[in-house]
Amino acid sequence: MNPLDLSLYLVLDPDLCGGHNGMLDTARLAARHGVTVVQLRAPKWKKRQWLQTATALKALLDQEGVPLIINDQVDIALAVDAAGVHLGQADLPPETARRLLGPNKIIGLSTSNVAHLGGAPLDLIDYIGVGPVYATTTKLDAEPVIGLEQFGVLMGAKRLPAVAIGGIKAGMIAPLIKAGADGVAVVSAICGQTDIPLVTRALSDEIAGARA
Ligand code: TZP
Repeated sequence: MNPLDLSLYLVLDPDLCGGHNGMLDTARLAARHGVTVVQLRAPKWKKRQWLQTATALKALLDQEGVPLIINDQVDIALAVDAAGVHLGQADLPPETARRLLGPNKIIGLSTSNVAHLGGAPLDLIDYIGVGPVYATTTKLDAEPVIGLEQFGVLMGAKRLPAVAIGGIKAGMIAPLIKAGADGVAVVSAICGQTDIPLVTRALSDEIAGARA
């Protein structure tokens, strides 16, 4: 399993990013201006669309030196030789994904509470996503908002690298890093923004500032 720099984790959403072309443009600009990992997340897509966009994203991100993570679709991750997958609690269990992916791919797992954290197999996954920390309209079926205080509790209990997710915008990052997050994952703070380089750099600078 490879180490992953979770610092600024962009989750691409086709609705917010403008479909295939919008996601490629967003990924390119964001990768050039501070994003350290990109996830493709498209719950409504069919396999052919997944394969087409994931293939193009992988080629583009390889050029930028940024790893691609595929949300949920283990077969697509294998087909395009992505860095790994991100699994939700209702997706394939980590045990099954690890068996299919082998030892060298990254596996991330969404967690939202102490029970999820306790159920995360430390020997099989590489990182956890924790949230939604704040209210979000990007994922309508998200778990209940946990808030900063509960996020801090989960950071105290975690045994794996963790990325905060959910409603995170510029100006909200320092407390998350100080609570123990290894990085922040964002969708709408980058996807659909008019000046992707500017917003990406601002988020990246904020993370560096919080760590200093
Ligand atoms: N998982 C938990 S919240 C969320 C996901 C995919 C959406 C986060 O989107 P945004 O726009 O950064 O609030």
